[in-house]
Amino acid sequence: MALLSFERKYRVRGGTLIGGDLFDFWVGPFYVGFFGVVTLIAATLGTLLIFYAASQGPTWNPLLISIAPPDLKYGLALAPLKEGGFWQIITMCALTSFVSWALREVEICRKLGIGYHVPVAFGFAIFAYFSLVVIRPILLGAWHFGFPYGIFSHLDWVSNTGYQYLHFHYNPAHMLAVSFFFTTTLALALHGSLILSASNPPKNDDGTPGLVKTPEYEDTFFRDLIGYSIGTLGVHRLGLLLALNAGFWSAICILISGPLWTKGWPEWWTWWLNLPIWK
Ligand code: 07D
Ligand code: 07D
Ligand code: U10
Repeated sequence: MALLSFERKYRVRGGTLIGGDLFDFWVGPFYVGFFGVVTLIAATLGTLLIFYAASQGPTWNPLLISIAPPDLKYGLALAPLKEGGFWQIITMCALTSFVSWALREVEICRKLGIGYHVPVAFGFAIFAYFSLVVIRPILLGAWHFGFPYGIFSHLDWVSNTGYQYLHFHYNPAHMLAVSFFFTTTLALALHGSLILSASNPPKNDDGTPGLVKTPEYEDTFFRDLIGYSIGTLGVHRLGLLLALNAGFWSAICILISGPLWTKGWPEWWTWWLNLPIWK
């Protein structure tokens, strides 16, 4: 079915989670829906607040603008706007818009009758952000521990937080997360290149059947190379699994830094040196 006739068939009412027919329509290519409206309001408000808070700060240099979380003394209370209150409201706007975006994805999945894999996957990214700005600050007892909203300032936060634990690379969950990120790019490069090698039409493609190869060729390439092919569906399951683990172990690595382990991460490894087998 051509895309346009498919859209005519599919663009009908129904499948919404909330609001019934209200907002159950499209604007140009975009599905709107209740959660589209919520996303739009929250994202617009958050962005305007970033601009307003920036106007109260010392610079308009986009790299240097920074909206900082409250001072330690405010603990888990609300802070005055210019002393972290902006950060708190912007955080609420960000979370509202991310979650609404995920729920809008759910509504689109329901309309199409497809699985919820995409919103579930986005949920892992939201979880990582939620860990950084809500769960860890609550566990440590102050909103102060969230990261500041600025391009360079959030990099400073990562570096400073890392060095508070002496050598963040020794954090075992950080190791897992980094390895999953690396494996994800390896898997994407292998998959992208394999698909192109089999199905990218060559320059001299005159429509001769057989120039574009079938999945058997893809399977056979990896059987010849490493003795095993995970298969055409399997590689997508693997890709999702790798990417979700990257985000998941990232969230874990920062959640355990402070709430669970307060010393330098290299010291954590003394359990290994203390194993009785070395004695
Ligand atoms: C390519 C999809 C498109 C998204 C883009 C990002 C904004 C921010 C806001 C002016 C892959 C749009 C950016 C809306 C504008 C203001 C105030 C996704 C793609 C193009 N970071 N980070 C970046 C965010 C954290 C870290 C770049 C967001 C943690 C390091 C961009 C978040 C830690 C480096 C950015 C977030 C951390 C970056 C490119 C939220 C650990 C870099 C991002 C909401 C995760 C790199 C100058 C990218 C860079 C970079 C955005 C959180 C570390 C500005 C929105 C606190 C070490 N981060 N980041 O391509 O060049 O993502 O920084 O959690 O080196 Mg960051
Ligand atoms: C949080 C982003 C969520 C985004 C959302 C969507 C918009 C809309 C709109 C484009 C999680 C936002 C959308 C705004 C945009 C439009 C239209 C993703 C998030 C919801 N580290 N480290 C990580 C590496 C070091 C440190 C994670 C490598 C040093 C700290 C990852 C190296 C020290 C923290 C990672 C390295 C250090 C991390 C980040 C190498 C510093 C964290 C990925 C090679 C001295 C952070 C949850 C991530 C973390 C984190 C990789 C080095 C410190 C595994 C490869 C040794 C303090 N590091 N790191 O989390 O786990 O993505 O955060 O040296 O907090 Mg590290
Ligand atoms: C994949 C794939 C596959 C494909 C694919 C893809 C994965 C199988 C088949 C997809 C991959 C790509 C296309 C590759 C490139 C992608 C990336 C590198 C990822 C990063 C992406 C980006 C950087 C692009 C980001 C762009 C975005 C998010 C779009 C921005 C859009 C908006 C801001 C609008 C969002 C829409 C909303 C919120 C709802 C609808 C709203 C409107 C249309 C606006 C109008 C609203 C109304 C009329 C509602 C009324 C509103 C009200 C009342 C509120 C107003 C309030 C105010 C205060 C203003 O595997 O192969 O191929 O393609």
